[in-house]
Amino acid sequence: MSALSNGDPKVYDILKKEENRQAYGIELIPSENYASEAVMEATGSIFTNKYSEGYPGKRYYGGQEYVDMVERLAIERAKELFGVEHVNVQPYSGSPANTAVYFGLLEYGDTIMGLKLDHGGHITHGLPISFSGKSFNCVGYEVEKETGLINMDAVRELAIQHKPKLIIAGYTAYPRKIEWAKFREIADEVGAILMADIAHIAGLIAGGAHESPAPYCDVITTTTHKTLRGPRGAMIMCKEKYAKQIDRAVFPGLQGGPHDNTTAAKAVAFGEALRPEFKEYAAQIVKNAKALAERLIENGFNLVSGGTDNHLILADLTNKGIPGKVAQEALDEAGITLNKNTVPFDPRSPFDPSGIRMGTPAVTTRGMKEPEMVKIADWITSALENHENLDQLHKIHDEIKKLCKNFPVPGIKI
Ligand code: DSN
Repeated sequence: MSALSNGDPKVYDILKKEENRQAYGIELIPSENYASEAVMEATGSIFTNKYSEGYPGKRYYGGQEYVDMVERLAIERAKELFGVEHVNVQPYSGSPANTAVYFGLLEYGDTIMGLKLDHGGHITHGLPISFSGKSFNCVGYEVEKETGLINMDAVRELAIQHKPKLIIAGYTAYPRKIEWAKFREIADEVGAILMADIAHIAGLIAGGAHESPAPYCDVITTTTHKTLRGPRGAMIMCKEKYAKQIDRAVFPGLQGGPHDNTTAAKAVAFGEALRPEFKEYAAQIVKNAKALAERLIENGFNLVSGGTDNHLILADLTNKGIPGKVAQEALDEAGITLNKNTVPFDPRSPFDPSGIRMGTPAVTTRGMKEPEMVKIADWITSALENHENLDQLHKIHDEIKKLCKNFPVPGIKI
């Protein structure tokens, strides 16, 4: 990176510090991952110089022959990967993708139904202060208090009561499998469009570790940078009958020029996800999450729903007597990054909630397996028991640094 180190030493210096943090820390934020060097090269490529409003073959600028080629390649690979009829790879990120679906398929004031944010949903699934909550009549379903699970009979009753135009399945803090077929039945019964937001689990679906929503859903949104391990960005997949509405909602409805460098990187990431080794990676994410969850339970942690089927774990720390914010900060000192998170029916605020959320995509990309998950669970346990003892937290970080040396992060030389 001589151009950056010479041209802007200040930014270079900050970047080096972040590189060090990533290389010598355990990354457990379930929505984060490490993109491959090929993905990063495409992201940082000269495609960043181009403007290309419109779609392949129908653009408003000249010089599109190669941008068209790379966007078509990304679309074709995404279709093969997810088995869908139509793909739009232009959304800048997950929230704009969800917004485009609503903008394309709904009228303001229509009723939509998604899982409540504090039960594991997403801001764009109807949080009252978000665009979704302000623009639509949002009905939130919940998980069950006793089990932490989504009760499909309760979802059905709510749908019959409110007759939503759109039902959203797919979450940011729900550790269990999603019953796509049951959601389809409910959507059919009330005449709703069924949308899957698979941002968190797209890599598990692409790698065959989780069932695909494609046969059941009318429209599917996903980010491309979480378990799918591509660049920061998103895409929308849908049945052919919604293709025009979706494309017009993305451009010119909501966005101008797509980020062609990101489109190129999406194509690279989809190519990687089509390879056999991606299946092993997806399966290992789930095995690692189960191993981490099991050891945390042995260590006295109270996990929402009692465990996990996917890449993420939600722990309620009430029995440990430590609020989520304190836990997150102590673990930062120990070199373990995760996030404080509300748990269902949380009496505390989102800024200082009762829980922590963690996941295994990033550590799996580094090549860590079940034995390392046991170590990580023990370090988390020890760090929380010693959360006021900085010396002890830094000792844990020293042990973590030793482990990290054996598991390099793509693109970082240590
Ligand atoms: N920010 C993402 C997450 O961390 O789950 C959701 O959009």
